[in-house]
Amino acid sequence: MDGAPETLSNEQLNKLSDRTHFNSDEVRRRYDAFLKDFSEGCVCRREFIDTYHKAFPVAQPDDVQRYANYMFNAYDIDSDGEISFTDYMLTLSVCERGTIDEKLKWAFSLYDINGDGQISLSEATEILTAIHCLQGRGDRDTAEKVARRIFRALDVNGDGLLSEAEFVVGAKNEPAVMDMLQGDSV
Ligand SMILES: [Ca+2]
Ligand SMILES: [Ca+2]
Ligand SMILES: [Ca+2]
Repeated sequence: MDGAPETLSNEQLNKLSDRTHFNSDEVRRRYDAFLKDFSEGCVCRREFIDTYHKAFPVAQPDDVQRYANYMFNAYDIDSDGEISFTDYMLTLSVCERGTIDEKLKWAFSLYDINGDGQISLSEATEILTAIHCLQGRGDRDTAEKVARRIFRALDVNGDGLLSEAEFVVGAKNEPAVMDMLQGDSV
């Protein structure tokens, strides 16, 4: 962390608006808001998890922590242990304005906990458990059943792993799977 610059250079603004669905005015406004919340210009894991504790005051703290940890990893696109403004804008761009493909690729990175480019059954079970627990319903056994259903639908080559292509193509074609991935169908 080099300390946050007070303003973004035009070059940084243009680069971010090129890489996101936001124009440079929007990027500038988001940057001001980001600095107001995170004066250091980046978000560390503890701060990020705290925002989830505030957002889910009635959920079990352990459940919130587990879910927030995985979300942090997905936001931290370059995996350097902090969420820079660039990480934040790239994620926001996908979540707020992304195409279905972009959203699914982002979801894939959430589910691919170890970042090896494949989702294993235990990774899917783990993320689904975190989602279900945060929602206050379901447990690990239920999550594993849901994960197995998802794998039956999406693991086209039957190798017991989901590649990004299997995940994106399969989820797009199966609305029920999309619901399951978001924890809407327990
Ligand atoms: Ca980062
Ligand atoms: Ca993996
Ligand atoms: Ca596969």
